[in-house]
Amino acid sequence: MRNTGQWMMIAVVAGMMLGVASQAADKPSNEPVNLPDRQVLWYDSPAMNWETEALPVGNGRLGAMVFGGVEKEHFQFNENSLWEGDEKDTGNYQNFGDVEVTLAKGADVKNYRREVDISRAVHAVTYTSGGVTYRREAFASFPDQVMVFRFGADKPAGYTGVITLNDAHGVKIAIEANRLTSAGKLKNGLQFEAQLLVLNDGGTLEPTPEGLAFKGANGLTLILAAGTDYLNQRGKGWRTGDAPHRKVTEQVEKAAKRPYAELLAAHIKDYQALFGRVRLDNGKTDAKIAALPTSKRLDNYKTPDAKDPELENLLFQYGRYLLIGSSRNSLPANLQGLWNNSNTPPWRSDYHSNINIQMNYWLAETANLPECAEPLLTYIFSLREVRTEQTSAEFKSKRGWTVQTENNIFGGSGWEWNTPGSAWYSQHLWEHYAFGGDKAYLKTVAYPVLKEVCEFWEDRLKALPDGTLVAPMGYSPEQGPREDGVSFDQEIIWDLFTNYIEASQALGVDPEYRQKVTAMREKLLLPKIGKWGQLQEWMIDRDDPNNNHRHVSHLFALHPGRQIAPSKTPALAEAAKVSLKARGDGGTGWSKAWKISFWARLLDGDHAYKMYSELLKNNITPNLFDTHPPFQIDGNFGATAAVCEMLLQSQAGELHLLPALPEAWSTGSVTGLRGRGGFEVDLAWANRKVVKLSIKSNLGNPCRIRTGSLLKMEGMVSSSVKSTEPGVIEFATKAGKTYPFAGIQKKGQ
Ligand code: FUC
Repeated sequence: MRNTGQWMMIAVVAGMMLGVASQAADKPSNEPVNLPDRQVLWYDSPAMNWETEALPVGNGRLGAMVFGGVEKEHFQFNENSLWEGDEKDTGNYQNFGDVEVTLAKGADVKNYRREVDISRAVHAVTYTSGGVTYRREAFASFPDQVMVFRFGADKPAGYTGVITLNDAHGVKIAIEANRLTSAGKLKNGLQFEAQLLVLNDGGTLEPTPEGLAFKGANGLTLILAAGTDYLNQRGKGWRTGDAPHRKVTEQVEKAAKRPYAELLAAHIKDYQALFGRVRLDNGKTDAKIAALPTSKRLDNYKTPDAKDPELENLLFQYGRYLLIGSSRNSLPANLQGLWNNSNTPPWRSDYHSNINIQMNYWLAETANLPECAEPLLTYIFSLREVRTEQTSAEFKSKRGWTVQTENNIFGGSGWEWNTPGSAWYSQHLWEHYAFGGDKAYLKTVAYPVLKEVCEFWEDRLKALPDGTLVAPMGYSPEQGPREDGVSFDQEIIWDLFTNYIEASQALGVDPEYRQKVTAMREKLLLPKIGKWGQLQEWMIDRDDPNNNHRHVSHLFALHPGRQIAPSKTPALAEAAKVSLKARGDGGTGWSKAWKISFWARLLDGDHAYKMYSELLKNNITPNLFDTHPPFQIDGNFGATAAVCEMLLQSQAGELHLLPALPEAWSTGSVTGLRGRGGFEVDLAWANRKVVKLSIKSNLGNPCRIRTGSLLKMEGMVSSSVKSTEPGVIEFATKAGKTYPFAGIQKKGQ
């Protein structure tokens, strides 16, 4: 996690802090990797299709899609700041290029396997040919800020072929000694550069007009670095002022000086420190099914009555793998994370503010990857100036800012104005504090934004004749019409005001403004129940019970908001259920993912599970990417977040254990889920009852636990534990201490 000084630095300059580079090659690593808990996606043939079959690796800034062909390996790569556009033109996120390695035809190729091991973040291809076992590895290192592609074998391999680098913008490739370089400028002036350094074990390597030709090599290590001169500071014109050449050169050269095994070990250690925090056991898969390639398991999963809890688990953890791979110390994950092979990708592969970018981050706090939320928080901070100007030009506003629906990395925004967009962003700023408790961050980063967005609404809210406050001319995403008092707006503003009030209390600042915001919140138009018992999407009761559109924006108050909950507002929760049922279980990937979280918040684990399983059956491609269609990563992230909501909720001032545990996962365990207030929860259950519980308190806050509607845990191990109502226990905690509990069964159970 960042320390206080770092957050202050962000607050001052909103600067991007990229990891330090370091770097090479020696022996191929052929040892079979047999870690406990190894989770892999694997296939028995090479990928033919980028979108549905190739497999992603990423370090949060750089990423590649790997195809694994025997005679031609193909790595399509990206760097997440390669964007066309500017403050006015939304532009498009761009493809960077391709590395291809053409190999001499292998004789008698057998035992082909291609996998990505998400417990280590390493892609591997293995096969035998002519009595030699070949093994390739590919990974994107965060500590070294390079991607590494290794071609090895268990015997002298005689690798012979050619390596080429292609640039997606047609730049001519410079070939010199053992290095291929592409360097150029986009239309918006953004400078970019990629360097591929090749190290051969034995044999020869020489530059040719096409690329680097190698002959008789026992192994090859390819090190790829790529970057641009983007800087997330408007004051500096969004540019570092330095061509990326120096940094990229330093990154490949440093990495090239280190043995391959060391680069790999540093990468795995770094990755596992994040990935290893959460482990889920939701049941075992029949060994015969578990032995199938992932694509065949997916086919099998689609057959009636098929069961594959480990595949469900893989999808859950894959969301965590993808977030670590596309959101670290850099820009946030976009509609495709950072993996993109087109210069005109669907929806620009942008930051969509009406659900998609938010959904990308629902898992960050709960699934114990708060570092991965930081790119989003830094990004929001970096946009303020441009957004303030453009918002003022549109709405004649004097304070605060907001966004349109489509957004780029330069503060540029297009399509429909999404007026509550900045208030929704503010929820993420608040949640990072609610989970992590970092006051310096709250003060320097989150609070100023929360406050200015409150000011925007203070100036903009309109009083009806009876004094009720409504947001003027709102738009429930993709529903229309534009009018006053749209529920989506009202609910998000309620959330903003609530978060602001709590933030100012936590910091002990601005009591007068807090009072003002409290008074405004009291006058806000609240969610209403309409004529068919539904939660109204608009102030006017005109919802169509036959509308099954994928956007269900008026249920924001249920999730990710906290205004509606079955325990707190049962009638509204019931109305939300009526609306949700009317919208139906269909929809695109992200829409289903959101609905799973709605059902979890409605405490219906079986319905949540039904939808999780339908998402896996119908909206997941063989490489486990979520498809809208086309590929859109929000559904992956949203699905992972939804599983967290099924196992632990904490939005109501208490840790609610197993709030929506489905019958299908009636016995299992999970470690490392995070709850608001600074808690980490390990939990084991049997027959849907908690049998073991351990709570780590990071901040020393009092802890209140609700053992859920599906179980009652009675009796407690410590005399300091009070039970204030059946199924609820409370106890004081000390920062850094872990509190273990055992479930106690009633006699006769
Ligand atoms: C929203 C959705 C679309 C798509 C786009 C990226 O506008 O309605 O379905 O997900 O974002």
